[in-house]
Amino acid sequence: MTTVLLTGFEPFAGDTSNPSGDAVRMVEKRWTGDERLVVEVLPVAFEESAARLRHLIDEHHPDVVIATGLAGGRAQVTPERVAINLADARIPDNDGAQPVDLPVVEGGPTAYFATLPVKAIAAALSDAGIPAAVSHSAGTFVCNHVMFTALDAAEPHVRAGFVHVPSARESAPEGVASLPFDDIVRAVELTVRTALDVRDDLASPAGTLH
Ligand code: PCA
Repeated sequence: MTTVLLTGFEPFAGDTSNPSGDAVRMVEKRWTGDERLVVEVLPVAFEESAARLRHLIDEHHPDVVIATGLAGGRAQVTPERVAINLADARIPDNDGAQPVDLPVVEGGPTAYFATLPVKAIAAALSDAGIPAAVSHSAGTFVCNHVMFTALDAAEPHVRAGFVHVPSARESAPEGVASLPFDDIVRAVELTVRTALDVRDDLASPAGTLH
Protein backbone atom coordinates (compact mmCIF):
# COMPACT_ATOMS: atom_id res chain seq x y z
CA MET A 1 0.00 0.00 0.00
CA THR A 2 1.13 3.54 -0.74
CA THR A 3 2.06 5.50 2.37
CA VAL A 4 2.13 9.27 2.69
CA LEU A 5 3.91 10.97 5.57
CA LEU A 6 2.40 14.42 6.15
CA THR A 7 3.77 16.78 8.78
CA GLY A 8 2.98 20.25 10.15
CA PHE A 9 4.49 22.26 12.98
CA GLU A 10 3.61 23.34 16.47
CA PRO A 11 3.31 27.08 17.21
CA PHE A 12 6.52 29.12 17.53
CA ALA A 13 7.77 32.67 18.00
CA GLY A 14 5.15 33.33 20.69
CA ASP A 15 2.15 32.40 18.51
CA THR A 16 -0.65 30.36 20.08
CA SER A 17 -1.38 28.34 16.94
CA ASN A 18 0.30 27.23 13.73
CA PRO A 19 -2.00 26.71 10.72
CA SER A 20 0.29 24.01 9.32
CA GLY A 21 -0.09 21.75 12.36
CA ASP A 22 -3.81 22.46 12.61
CA ALA A 23 -4.30 21.82 8.88
CA VAL A 24 -2.53 18.44 8.79
CA ARG A 25 -4.67 17.26 11.73
CA MET A 26 -7.79 18.34 9.82
CA VAL A 27 -6.59 16.57 6.66
CA GLU A 28 -6.07 13.43 8.76
CA LYS A 29 -9.63 13.69 10.08
CA ARG A 30 -11.14 14.17 6.60
CA TRP A 31 -8.92 11.67 4.73
CA THR A 32 -10.89 9.22 2.54
CA GLY A 33 -8.08 8.15 0.18
CA ASP A 34 -7.05 4.52 -0.28
CA GLU A 35 -3.48 5.44 0.64
CA ARG A 36 -2.23 5.20 4.21
CA LEU A 37 -1.77 8.68 5.62
CA VAL A 38 0.61 9.12 8.55
CA VAL A 39 0.32 12.55 10.16
CA GLU A 40 2.65 14.15 12.69
CA VAL A 41 2.96 17.62 14.17
CA LEU A 42 6.66 18.36 14.62
CA PRO A 43 8.26 20.56 17.28
CA VAL A 44 9.81 23.82 16.03
CA ALA A 45 13.24 22.72 17.20
CA PHE A 46 16.20 22.02 14.93
CA GLU A 47 17.48 18.84 16.54
CA GLU A 48 14.25 17.29 17.68
CA SER A 49 12.29 17.90 14.44
CA ALA A 50 15.00 16.29 12.32
CA ALA A 51 15.33 13.34 14.69
CA ARG A 52 11.56 12.78 14.73
CA LEU A 53 11.34 12.99 10.95
CA ARG A 54 14.16 10.50 10.43
CA HIS A 55 12.49 8.15 12.91
CA LEU A 56 9.11 8.44 11.14
CA ILE A 57 10.70 7.72 7.75
CA ASP A 58 12.50 4.66 9.20
CA GLU A 59 9.35 3.42 10.86
CA HIS A 60 6.77 3.92 8.08
CA HIS A 61 8.84 3.78 4.85
CA PRO A 62 6.63 6.39 3.15
CA ASP A 63 6.43 6.66 -0.64
CA VAL A 64 5.65 10.37 -0.40
CA VAL A 65 6.82 12.82 2.28
CA ILE A 66 5.17 16.23 2.49
CA ALA A 67 6.19 18.58 5.26
CA THR A 68 4.33 21.83 5.79
CA GLY A 69 4.98 24.96 7.83
CA LEU A 70 3.90 28.54 8.29
CA ALA A 71 5.49 31.36 6.32
CA GLY A 72 4.09 34.38 8.15
CA GLY A 73 3.64 37.32 5.78
CA ARG A 74 3.36 35.26 2.60
CA ALA A 75 0.04 35.64 0.80
CA GLN A 76 0.31 32.46 -1.26
CA VAL A 77 0.69 28.76 -0.59
CA THR A 78 4.21 28.00 -1.76
CA PRO A 79 5.57 24.57 -2.68
CA GLU A 80 9.31 24.88 -2.05
CA ARG A 81 11.68 23.92 -4.83
CA VAL A 82 14.96 23.80 -2.94
CA ALA A 83 16.33 23.07 0.55
CA ILE A 84 19.82 24.32 1.43
CA ASN A 85 22.36 22.76 3.78
CA LEU A 86 22.41 25.75 6.11
CA ALA A 87 20.91 26.60 9.48
CA ASP A 88 21.05 30.31 10.30
CA ALA A 89 18.38 31.11 12.89
CA ARG A 90 17.27 34.72 13.35
CA ILE A 91 15.35 33.69 16.50
CA PRO A 92 15.84 30.79 18.92
CA ASP A 93 13.81 27.66 18.23
CA ASN A 94 11.30 26.33 20.79
CA ASP A 95 14.16 24.56 22.62
CA GLY A 96 16.18 27.78 22.82
CA ALA A 97 18.71 26.67 20.19
CA GLN A 98 19.89 29.30 17.72
CA PRO A 99 22.37 27.76 15.26
CA VAL A 100 24.22 30.28 13.11
CA ASP A 101 25.86 29.22 9.85
CA LEU A 102 25.85 25.51 10.63
CA PRO A 103 25.15 22.77 8.09
CA VAL A 104 21.90 20.81 8.42
CA VAL A 105 23.88 17.68 7.58
CA GLU A 106 27.64 17.79 8.12
CA GLY A 107 29.33 16.80 4.85
CA GLY A 108 26.01 16.78 2.97
CA PRO A 109 25.38 18.38 -0.42
CA THR A 110 24.91 22.15 -0.65
CA ALA A 111 21.26 21.74 -1.58
CA TYR A 112 18.54 19.32 -2.57
CA PHE A 113 15.74 19.97 -5.03
CA ALA A 114 12.26 18.86 -3.99
CA THR A 115 11.24 15.62 -5.65
CA LEU A 116 7.55 16.59 -5.52
CA PRO A 117 5.90 17.97 -8.70
CA VAL A 118 6.04 21.54 -7.37
CA LYS A 119 4.75 23.23 -10.53
CA ALA A 120 1.84 20.82 -10.84
CA ILE A 121 1.00 21.41 -7.19
CA ALA A 122 1.03 25.20 -7.60
CA ALA A 123 -1.13 24.84 -10.74
CA ALA A 124 -3.62 22.54 -9.00
CA LEU A 125 -3.98 25.00 -6.14
CA SER A 126 -4.42 27.97 -8.50
CA ASP A 127 -7.06 26.02 -10.46
CA ALA A 128 -8.91 25.48 -7.19
CA GLY A 129 -8.91 29.23 -6.54
CA ILE A 130 -6.20 29.12 -3.89
CA PRO A 131 -3.34 31.64 -4.36
CA ALA A 132 -0.17 29.63 -4.95
CA ALA A 133 3.31 29.91 -6.44
CA VAL A 134 6.52 27.91 -6.51
CA SER A 135 9.06 29.32 -4.02
CA HIS A 136 12.83 29.08 -4.37
CA SER A 137 13.72 29.62 -0.73
CA ALA A 138 12.39 27.85 2.32
CA GLY A 139 14.52 30.18 4.48
CA THR A 140 17.25 29.05 6.87
CA PHE A 141 15.15 28.19 9.95
CA VAL A 142 13.47 24.95 11.04
CA CYS A 143 11.31 24.52 7.91
CA ASN A 144 14.32 24.46 5.59
CA HIS A 145 16.01 22.14 8.10
CA VAL A 146 13.12 19.68 7.96
CA MET A 147 12.86 19.83 4.18
CA PHE A 148 16.59 19.18 3.78
CA THR A 149 16.38 16.34 6.31
CA ALA A 150 13.43 14.74 4.49
CA LEU A 151 15.30 14.77 1.18
CA ASP A 152 18.47 13.51 2.84
CA ALA A 153 16.71 10.69 4.71
CA ALA A 154 14.30 9.45 2.05
CA GLU A 155 15.24 6.55 -0.21
CA PRO A 156 15.76 7.50 -3.87
CA HIS A 157 12.30 6.40 -5.07
CA VAL A 158 10.52 8.54 -2.45
CA ARG A 159 9.01 11.85 -3.51
CA ALA A 160 9.57 14.45 -0.84
CA GLY A 161 9.25 18.17 -0.31
CA PHE A 162 7.84 21.04 1.66
CA VAL A 163 4.94 23.47 1.37
CA HIS A 164 4.77 26.79 3.23
CA VAL A 165 1.30 28.11 4.03
CA PRO A 166 0.20 31.66 4.93
CA SER A 167 -1.25 32.64 8.30
CA ALA A 168 -4.84 31.58 8.91
CA ARG A 169 -7.25 34.49 8.48
CA GLU A 170 -9.10 33.55 11.69
CA SER A 171 -6.03 34.14 13.87
CA ALA A 172 -3.84 36.50 11.81
CA PRO A 173 -3.07 39.93 13.23
CA GLU A 174 -4.57 42.94 11.37
CA GLY A 175 -2.72 43.71 8.17
CA VAL A 176 -0.87 40.36 7.94
CA ALA A 177 -1.40 38.42 4.70
CA SER A 178 -3.60 35.40 5.35
CA LEU A 179 -5.94 32.78 3.92
CA PRO A 180 -9.11 31.29 5.41
CA PHE A 181 -8.16 28.19 7.40
CA ASP A 182 -10.39 25.99 5.25
CA ASP A 183 -8.46 27.06 2.13
CA ILE A 184 -5.22 26.06 3.87
CA VAL A 185 -6.70 22.64 4.64
CA ARG A 186 -7.89 22.26 1.03
CA ALA A 187 -4.45 23.33 -0.18
CA VAL A 188 -2.76 20.62 1.88
CA GLU A 189 -5.27 17.99 0.69
CA LEU A 190 -4.74 19.00 -2.94
CA THR A 191 -0.98 18.93 -2.47
CA VAL A 192 -1.15 15.35 -1.20
CA ARG A 193 -3.46 14.30 -4.03
CA THR A 194 -1.31 15.95 -6.71
CA ALA A 195 1.89 14.47 -5.27
CA LEU A 196 0.28 11.03 -5.48
CA ASP A 197 -1.25 11.40 -8.94
CA VAL A 198 1.32 13.40 -10.92
CA ARG A 199 4.56 11.60 -11.79
CA ASP A 200 6.16 14.12 -14.12
CA ASP A 201 6.09 17.78 -13.21
CA LEU A 202 4.74 20.39 -15.62
CA ALA A 203 7.28 21.97 -17.97
CA SER A 204 5.69 25.44 -17.78
CA PRO A 205 7.80 28.36 -16.48
CA ALA A 206 7.38 29.06 -12.76
CA GLY A 207 10.62 30.88 -11.97
CA THR A 208 11.17 34.42 -10.80
CA LEU A 209 13.27 37.26 -12.21
CA HIS A 210 14.72 38.14 -8.79
N1 PCA B 1 7.58 27.90 10.10
C1 PCA B 1 8.98 28.09 10.44
C2 PCA B 1 9.32 26.97 11.38
C3 PCA B 1 8.03 26.36 11.77
C4 PCA B 1 7.02 26.94 10.89
O1 PCA B 1 5.83 26.61 10.85
C5 PCA B 1 9.88 28.17 9.21
O2 PCA B 1 9.41 28.61 8.14
O3 PCA B 1 11.05 27.82 9.30
